[in-house]
Amino acid sequence: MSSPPSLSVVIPIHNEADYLIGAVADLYRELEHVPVAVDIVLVENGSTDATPALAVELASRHRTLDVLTLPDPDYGGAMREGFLAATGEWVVGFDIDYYSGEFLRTVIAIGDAADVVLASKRAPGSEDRRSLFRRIATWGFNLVLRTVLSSGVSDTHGMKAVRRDIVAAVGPAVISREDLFDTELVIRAERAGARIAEVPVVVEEKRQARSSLLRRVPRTLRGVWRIRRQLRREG
Ligand SMILES: Nc1nc2c(ncn2[C@@H]2O[C@H](COP(=O)(O)OP(=O)(O)O)[C@@H](O)[C@H]2O)c(=O)[nH]1
Ligand SMILES: [Mg+2]
Repeated sequence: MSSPPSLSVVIPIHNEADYLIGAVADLYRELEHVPVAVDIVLVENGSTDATPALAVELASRHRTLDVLTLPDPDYGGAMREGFLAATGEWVVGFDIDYYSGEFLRTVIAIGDAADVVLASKRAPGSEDRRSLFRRIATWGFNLVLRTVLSSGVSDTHGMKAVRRDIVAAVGPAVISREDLFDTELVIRAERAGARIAEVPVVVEEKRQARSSLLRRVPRTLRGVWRIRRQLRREG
């Protein structure tokens, strides 16, 4: 029997000084119940608080945790750096306030049956306990994915796992940064014929959302059109 796959968990972090240490300790507690080797890559950029120093301290404390630091604040840019640097057989994207050991166990259980595993807030059986406003935004984004990008995927904005060979094949071509790196990665994987499994999830915000939806929606729509234009150009 082949050995179980290793997982790399990529977590972008920005101005998380109040939250980082507790969240990483909590994540390590969850990892005790995940029966494979897991390493963590924190990708920090543009923080103006003590986050970079705290991240370096965490790396000195945990053999399985690495830190990458980039100059300018950019969620997608950080995800890109982390995903392309990850060495696990599966590369997993978490937020510092949205992660789950159960999701990792699900990825392991799916094993060879998929190349991409998405925790979808819109999958049958999911329970989205966020505010009505956020749920409507997710519904709208789902519509945009289907109509503008002709995707069959229902949610690209949550926890996800992508096989490293798929990341290596499609990741370098991704043009999106900010909110859309992982969306474009998933869409490119889908178009390349990757097998995508969507799993239900219970979403409860561990803390109040910090990003402004009003600012994010127009930025996201512009980004989606940019992806569509680019993919058409590539044929
Ligand atoms: N590296 C990096 N991480 C970011 C940036 N903005 C947000 N993050 C991280 O992205 C994740 C989600 O951010 P959060 O503020 O919780 O977003 P919200 O839940 O949509 O309000 C967290 O792990 C943040 O630390 C950024 O500019 N750079
Ligand atoms: Mg959050």
